[in-house]
Amino acid sequence: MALKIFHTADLHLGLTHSKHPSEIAGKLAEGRFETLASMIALAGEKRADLFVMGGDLFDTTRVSKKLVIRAAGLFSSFEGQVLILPGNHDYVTGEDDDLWKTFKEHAGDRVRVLDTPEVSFIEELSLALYPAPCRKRHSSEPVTGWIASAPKSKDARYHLGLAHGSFEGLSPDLAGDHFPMKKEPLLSAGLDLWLMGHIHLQFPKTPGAYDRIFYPGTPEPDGFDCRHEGTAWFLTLGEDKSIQAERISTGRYRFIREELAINSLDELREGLKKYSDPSYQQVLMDLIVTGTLPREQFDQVGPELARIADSFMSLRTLTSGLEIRLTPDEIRKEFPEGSFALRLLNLLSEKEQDHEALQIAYQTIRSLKTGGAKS
Ligand SMILES: [Mn+2]
Repeated sequence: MALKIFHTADLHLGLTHSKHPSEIAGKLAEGRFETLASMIALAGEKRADLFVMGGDLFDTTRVSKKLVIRAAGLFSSFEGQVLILPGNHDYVTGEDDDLWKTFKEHAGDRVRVLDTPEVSFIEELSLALYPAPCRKRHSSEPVTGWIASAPKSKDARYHLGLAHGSFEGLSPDLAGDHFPMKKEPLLSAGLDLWLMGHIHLQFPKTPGAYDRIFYPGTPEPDGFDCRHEGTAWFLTLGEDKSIQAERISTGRYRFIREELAINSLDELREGLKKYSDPSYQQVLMDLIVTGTLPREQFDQVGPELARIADSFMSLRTLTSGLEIRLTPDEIRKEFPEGSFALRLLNLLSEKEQDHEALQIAYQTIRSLKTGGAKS
């Protein structure tokens, strides 16, 4: 019987999103719970044997008890086994570990917190587990060292490693203090599959049947430096130890940054049309508008953008790259007859192809004027 695994990590429940206004921050925090609930439901629909959280279920070791109990309760609807690995954000703190003690008390019998680096078994799945839980926030030593020399029980058909940390060549870990791991030692440990966490991007990009190391990516993006969708893996480990990997798209919210280059109000309206799609209600959007417009159209850009604000969960517009298109009339109004500025700008405006040069010259002259006024 093949082993079916729903694999996620890095949900960071309890992340506060404090850079956002409180109403938005509240929705984003709630979205993480909604994403967990929908992943558990999907894992159930797909009849997964295992639901695996590869670390950082929680954002810190100090999240509220209420939040921990709520999270633990969500797993009760899953009929398979749940494996939770403590990551470097929700690491095991030791004897007085409130976080995982509370979690275990409120999670059902089918939920295992893999908080000890030792082999354990799930007999009904013929499965041996080799976990590498984090015991602190930072470390230059991965916790996987013991696994290579651990005896591999002949009684289990499947051997799974679970670890949390950076991976050589995949993620920037400049200080090397995020439990840095390398491909070769993991592969030579003799396991069938490594279920990882920590890196918020999915890996491998195009999985082959004999890839052994999987990062699911974060299931719920957390900001504008994480502008991809949420992801997870649904992995089928065959009796022949081949792996079939299905990409799962997850996540309640998205952070998207788009640039709209326009030269008329019509182009702006055309470009904004697609945002009427209801899916943008779950999007926090950075919209960058650039280009040049005649003055009377330029003044309409603000109202046009204000009109689409409700299409998004939140909209930030950046229009500093948008300029008024200069005409000989505009130039005459602004600069005195016979001045150097007027002569230069007129010269440039006569040539259609020098429009960009004209805009640059105009901006430069204006900035010099402003600079002069200040001094
Ligand atoms: Mn992490």
